[in-house]
Amino acid sequence: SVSLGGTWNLVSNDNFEGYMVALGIDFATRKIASKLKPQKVIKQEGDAFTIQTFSTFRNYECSFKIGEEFKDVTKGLDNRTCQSVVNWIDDRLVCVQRGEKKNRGWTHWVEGDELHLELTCEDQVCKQVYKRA
Ligand code: RET
Repeated sequence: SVSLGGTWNLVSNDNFEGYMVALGIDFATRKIASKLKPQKVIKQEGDAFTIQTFSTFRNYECSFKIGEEFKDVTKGLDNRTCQSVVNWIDDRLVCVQRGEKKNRGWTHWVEGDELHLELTCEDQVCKQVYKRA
């Protein structure tokens, strides 16, 4: 399978607004965030991942090991704490974020030369596509 590792630039961002509303992110932050073109840097060493999201407004970082539950503080997003776990399901990196919000999580996968990311919260799904920098 293809590596998720590397640097990726956002090229499309479907229903980010709905996802942010579901997370309870305030209007002013949503207006700024919706105009961003974040860059993702994904580092993998065996089962250990670090995923960094960089933007001109705010950055976000998450580190985890496959199959190991971790305390996921969504600092700079909605600032909630989730009990999260990431697993490979086929060639997709799937995270379940257990916490205050129902049906929360994300899935990363590579399709051709694109990185796909689906973000879910409650009944909202945001679909992002990235291309290698
Ligand atoms: C930004 C800007 C501030 C407001 C929001 C943001 C959203 C970031 C997201 C990051 C997802 C990261 C994942 C990492 C996996 O390890 C761009 C920081 C709402 C949704 C899935």
